[in-house]
Amino acid sequence: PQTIYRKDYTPPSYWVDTVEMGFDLDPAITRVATRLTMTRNRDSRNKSLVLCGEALELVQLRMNGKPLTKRAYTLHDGTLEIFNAPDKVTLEIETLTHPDRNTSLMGLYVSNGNFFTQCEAEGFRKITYFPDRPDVMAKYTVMLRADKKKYPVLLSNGNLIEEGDLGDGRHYAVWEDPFKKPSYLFALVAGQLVCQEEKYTLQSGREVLLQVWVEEGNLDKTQHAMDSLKNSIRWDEERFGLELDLDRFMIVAVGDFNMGAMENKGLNIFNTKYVLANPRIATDADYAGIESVVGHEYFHNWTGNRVTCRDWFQLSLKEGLTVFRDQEFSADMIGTDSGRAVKRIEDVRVLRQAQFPEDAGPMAHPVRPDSYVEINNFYTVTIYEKGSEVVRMYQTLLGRDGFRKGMDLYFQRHDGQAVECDDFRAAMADANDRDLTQFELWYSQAGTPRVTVDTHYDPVGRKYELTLSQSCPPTPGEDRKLPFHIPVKVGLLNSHGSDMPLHLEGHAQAGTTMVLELTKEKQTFVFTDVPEQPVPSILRDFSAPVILEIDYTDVELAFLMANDSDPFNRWEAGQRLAMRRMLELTRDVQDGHVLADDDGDEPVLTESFRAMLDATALDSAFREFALTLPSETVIAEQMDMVDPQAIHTVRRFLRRSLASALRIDWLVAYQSNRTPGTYSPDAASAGKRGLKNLALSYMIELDDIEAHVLAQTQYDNANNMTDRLVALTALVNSNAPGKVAALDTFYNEFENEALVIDKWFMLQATARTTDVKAVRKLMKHSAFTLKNPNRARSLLFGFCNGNPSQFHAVDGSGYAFWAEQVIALNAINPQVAARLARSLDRWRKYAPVLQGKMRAALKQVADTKGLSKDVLEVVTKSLA
Ligand code: B3K
Ligand code: ZN
Repeated sequence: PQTIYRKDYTPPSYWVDTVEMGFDLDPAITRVATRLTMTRNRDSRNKSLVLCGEALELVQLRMNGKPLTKRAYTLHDGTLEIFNAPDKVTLEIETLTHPDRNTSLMGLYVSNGNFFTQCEAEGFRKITYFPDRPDVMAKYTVMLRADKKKYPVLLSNGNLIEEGDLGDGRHYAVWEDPFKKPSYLFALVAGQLVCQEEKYTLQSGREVLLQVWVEEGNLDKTQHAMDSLKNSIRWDEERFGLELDLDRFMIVAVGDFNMGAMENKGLNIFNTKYVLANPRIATDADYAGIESVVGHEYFHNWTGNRVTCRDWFQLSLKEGLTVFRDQEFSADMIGTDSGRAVKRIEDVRVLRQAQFPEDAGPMAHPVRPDSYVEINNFYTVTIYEKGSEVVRMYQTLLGRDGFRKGMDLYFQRHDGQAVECDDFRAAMADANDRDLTQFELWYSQAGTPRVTVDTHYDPVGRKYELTLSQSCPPTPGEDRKLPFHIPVKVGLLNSHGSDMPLHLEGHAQAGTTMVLELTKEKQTFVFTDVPEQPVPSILRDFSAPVILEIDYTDVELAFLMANDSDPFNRWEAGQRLAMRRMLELTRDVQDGHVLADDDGDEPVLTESFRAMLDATALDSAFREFALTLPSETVIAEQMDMVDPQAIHTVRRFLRRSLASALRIDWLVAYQSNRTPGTYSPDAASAGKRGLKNLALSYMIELDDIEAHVLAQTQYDNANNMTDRLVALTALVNSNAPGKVAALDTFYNEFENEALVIDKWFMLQATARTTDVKAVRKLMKHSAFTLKNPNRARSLLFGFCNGNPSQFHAVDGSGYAFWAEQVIALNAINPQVAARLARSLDRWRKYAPVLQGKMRAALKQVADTKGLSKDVLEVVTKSLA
């Protein structure tokens, strides 16, 4: 397949001014009539008019009122090219599509009898012929026609301007979107849906209509999404001065969806997972996820829709920025400083768990990629989460007010345009009169930089030297890297654990935390008036997406964990301490050592954990995070040669040691963090549940009667899904007598709640004892289907990504299974298949025996006939 390069960008030969569409919706054959008015782009004389189309049957094509003869155009490889078109063109196109056969869930498709669309990135071309690229922005008017009984609700972007009956049992609705938009933001929904609606008054006094549409029977699960939407609207007004520009804003939930949600103008379409919630079916994490995704899609209305991307290489322009905005929104919704810190830790955990491995693997790419084969493969943690870190660094460098000035200038300059990442950087630089030239390297170079710290204290001169060096490993296609512009937030602790006032040589005093700007390969920063040897706290608040290498002693780490005023680094110190211990033990296990009880005698770690557990003045949520060991995936990234079974054994062993050494403390934490009374998903209550449930998960490691009873009792008495699910997980991962019965009662109770059945599959997919055989058996369950992305993700991704020690079984059975499922999914839904294909990204990091089997599985997939370019790109790059 063809590789598309950023350097080849050329503007379109024609602009589209208006789009009128008429849909005759029918699941088997939907007829789409499109009228486009187009104007030649003055920069492209003599070029032909180019439209994209995929899986379409072309019925009619007319230009300026006359049918186009077969000689006036060519149609191949998804491209319709019209020669010698005049400067002003009205094109009329009639096409047919087959929504009920569309299992890719791109373009127009059917889910549970209703119609939905997904057009980003290149799905609009599956609906009609069109210059389907984000720099072509047009005004849309859409008429939907369908059977009134089967499809009583007809929705599209913008405002409803007309509706009525057609006489033959059919009806119609006409929607007009007052704003110009790229085709990827087009949407329609038709079917049997009901909505919760509210009128909402904006700060300006203007009243808007908000709606959350769901299938009948789900109206008891929409309140949280509605509340989140109202909070998002208010937050964007307050924090960025951005107002909702439409009179009507709709969210629609759909059960079959490739990703989380989609920001179509005025008509956001959401995976049910990010809409439906009530205490019976949703966990605290689900509630938080809904708030952040509702926020994310809403915030796209300005960052993405009003100002969009020139081309798909600029994807992070809207995604990185919008993730940053949703992260800040969620943090502000918690409201407390410690809550903000916990949110920050959570976000960094995601970055380390998923983005760092991506950046070190065969699919590594810059935040602004230079090439792609299939753009859908580039909706990655790098574009989203690293992109958000890049945006966050502007705020760290320029301050909150400086960042706001940059945002204001960005909208002032680019409202209504399709622009590049460089335009955003220029707005930030110009609004603050700063030179951000070097900062561009964050967009153009892939890979996670490493920052190494060296220190020197001179007691006589009372000077403290901090030397920071940076380097970045090679990534595919980029052997050598130039130094990045890295904001490094630092503080210095005195021996009492308090922050010292900072005097950086040549600078005015700057409080107790300051941002150092590392721009060279190596730089020394000298602090004066330093009365004693400090303990440095570097990269506070995780001020840059880098790997920080610093030699602390265990005692220093324990000291930071107990004292650092920066909650992020306080957490980080505990993670380093635990990581160090786990890596030591893993080496022991690999050397053939059998872990015995006294290997768990680790006074510094145990006592730090005890202190944290007993530090009841700290937020429960913070303590939960501080007491959670780094995940198996994160440990694996620290090893030169990954041994999944050894990692699993060691992590479990350490958890058991901590469970037994701190048994009483866990029990006290468990008892004192109960949340009796009516369930509320607010951050404080969720934090308490989190710590209580972490305590349960430690105690169940002991697998004794007391722990079994605790888990079973919690399972039986829970009044919310969070407690229910954690208790069930504990039972399933123990030898508790009630575990099989609990799995059954859970299934029976929630049989009709698809999102809960997803959890039921997921928890079994990730259970310790679940091997390939068990997964195959689960696939035969009547509730399993590969066609529904949520279900496929629960079981297959749950196993392949969330159960490393079983997936990497030494006999290679996990890989054979993986290959089978990638191939099966490829035929149904290439996007989902390509995601699963990423599970073997890091194959070169494993022992030679495993490597060989992984390579064989990758080759098996690569050699399969009829592979989508989505999957082909992933496996080809993996094998390269
Ligand atoms: N913009 C969409 C993602 C579309 C993915 C297409 N494969 C959701 C979001 O980021 O908000
Ligand atoms: Zn987004």
